[in-house]
Amino acid sequence: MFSKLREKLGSFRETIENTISDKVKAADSKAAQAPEESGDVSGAGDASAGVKGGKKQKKIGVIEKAKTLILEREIVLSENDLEEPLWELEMALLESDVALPVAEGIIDAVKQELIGVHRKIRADTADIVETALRNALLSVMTKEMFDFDEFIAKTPKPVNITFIGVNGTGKTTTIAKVAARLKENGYSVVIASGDTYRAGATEQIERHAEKLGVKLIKHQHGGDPAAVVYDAVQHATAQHRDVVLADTAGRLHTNINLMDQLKKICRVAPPDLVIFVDEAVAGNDAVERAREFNETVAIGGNILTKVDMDSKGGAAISIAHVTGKPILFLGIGQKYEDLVKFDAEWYVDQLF
Ligand SMILES: Nc1nc2c(ncn2[C@@H]2O[C@H](COP(=O)(O)OP(=O)(O)O)[C@@H](O)[C@H]2O)c(=O)[nH]1
Ligand SMILES: [Mg+2]
Repeated sequence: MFSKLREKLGSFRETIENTISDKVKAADSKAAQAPEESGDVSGAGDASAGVKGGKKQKKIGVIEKAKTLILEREIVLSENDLEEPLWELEMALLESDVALPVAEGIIDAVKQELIGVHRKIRADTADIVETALRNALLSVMTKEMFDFDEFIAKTPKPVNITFIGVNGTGKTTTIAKVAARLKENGYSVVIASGDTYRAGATEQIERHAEKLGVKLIKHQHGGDPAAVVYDAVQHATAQHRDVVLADTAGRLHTNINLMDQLKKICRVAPPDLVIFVDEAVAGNDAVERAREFNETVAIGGNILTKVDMDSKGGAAISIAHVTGKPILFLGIGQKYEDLVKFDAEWYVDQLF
């Protein structure tokens, strides 16, 4: 998971750590050359050395001071020190499919943290660069969060959730995973087979519904998906079911007819939540598609699938920032349990 991005962040960290250590060495050798001149090293502030006057005492004072100075050496990174590594970091982020405004946000945050207003860095502070990177990533990822479980708990039943996205990204599989998770949490679930377009789509979700012991509402192939979702909500209301998960056919945002159909579904059976599903491996394309779908129907949250196959990691960093809506879950495999609640800290932990 995210191996390439992890490598690139690691190389930035190494470069800056080398810069810090070079600066410390340079400062130390300067101090060693003229310890008495600096006044600081000879213990000017140490009144007891002067009063007692003992030579031995003074010597110990010098050694101890020098020790603390090495330990507590503070250096300042300049704009100049960071210019090239930051440029390389920005390129690395872009290559990892982090969207441009998001990459710029990360660079600014790292710069702010490492340079600041002449920020002093203690040479013995471990992982200063890692901390700066982590904070920068978190700052662009945790804009708008909402808790899926809380949302389900407090929304009047049945909660109607519609899943949208392009073909093959994992909508149907994700619906089955979410259904399994909801069942585990004690909710009753109805699935609406709203992909009436693709041959075999209903059979695919029917198998999941049977395995999970969940009611499936379906119409014949080629039927109106809005009518299927409407029926599912009617059924759930009559039977006091908690949640309706509506599958829809994969569609490209450029297909006006299919996008109009999506609007119709949302008009006929207004969802409480629209979840955009896309695959992390699609990188910037996924982020771009999220933006475009969001213009047709208001997305409430995102799910990124196939994160287990994603070496770049950029989509997960960008998608919430670009849509203004959080990532709710990540799909990390093909089994029902391969759905993890999104947590920016968990995500960032994978990168170090
Ligand atoms: N490795 C991996 N494969 C996934 C994941 N989610 C879905 N898939 C696979 O992606 C393929 C397409 O999934 P499907 O649910 O049919 O996509 P849909 O067309 O959007 O409904 C299937 O082979 C799934 O098993 C995931 O998180 N990880
Ligand atoms: Mg499907």
